[in-house]
Amino acid sequence: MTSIKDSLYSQPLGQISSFTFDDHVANVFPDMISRSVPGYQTMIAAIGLLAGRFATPNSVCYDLGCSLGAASFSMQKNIMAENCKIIAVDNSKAMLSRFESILTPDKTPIELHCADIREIEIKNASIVVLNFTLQFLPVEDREKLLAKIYDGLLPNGALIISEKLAFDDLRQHELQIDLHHEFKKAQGYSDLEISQKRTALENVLIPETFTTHQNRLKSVGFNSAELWFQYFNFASFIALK
Ligand code: GEK
Repeated sequence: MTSIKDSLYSQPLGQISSFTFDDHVANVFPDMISRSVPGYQTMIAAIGLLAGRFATPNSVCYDLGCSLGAASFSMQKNIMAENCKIIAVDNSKAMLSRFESILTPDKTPIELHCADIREIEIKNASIVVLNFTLQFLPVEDREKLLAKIYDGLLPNGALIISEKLAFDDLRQHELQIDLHHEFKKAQGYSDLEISQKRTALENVLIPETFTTHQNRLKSVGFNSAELWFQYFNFASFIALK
């Protein structure tokens, strides 16, 4: 996908409004996410491999909080099982209209739904992907969504969750945030851009510790939940039904 450079926070903003997934963000999203999330492309590629392994014939693969569809396209490329479909859901019209414009017919079709992931039905799922989406839900809504995903997964199905992490130990927490900011600087973001974006994301993106995620996944029924990738405070884990 062609990508416009993200410079949304490059000029001093008098008042910094809370971050939303509007047209401005959707326009620069591929550049924004790949320069902000360490390991993003690696995770997208691996989601494809995981879908290749977990997608079973006649099942549904879900991409929840799909944005412009990077995870959906990676799954589509790798799914060999017959008669699968991908259901991609996002509540940002700006994201979905751009995603729709780049869809092409394929053996494994992608169906787009503009909806809140808390409201949709999940059924007959072999794999569900939450790639940096759960962190945007109010903390109190997360367990209910995960329980719904667990119920909608077929036996032996998998949930892939990628999240920005928090750490219990304050020194570790601050170190990881600092390392992330160094990563962003190395990607060409200025101190001003980093600090204004951080303010915009406050109370919008709420990270939790890996242990919190793991305990909650087990409490809704998953057999196991383990990390398969981590780069500073960004991680991805696989939960198995
Ligand atoms: C990727 N997965 O490129 N219902 C539906 N969508 C939501 C909700 C909700 N309640 N809350 C947030 N979103 C993508 C990247 S971005 C991550 C995911 C990021 C959507 C929101 O509109 C946005 O498109 C996406 O979740 C989060 O692999 O920007 O850090």
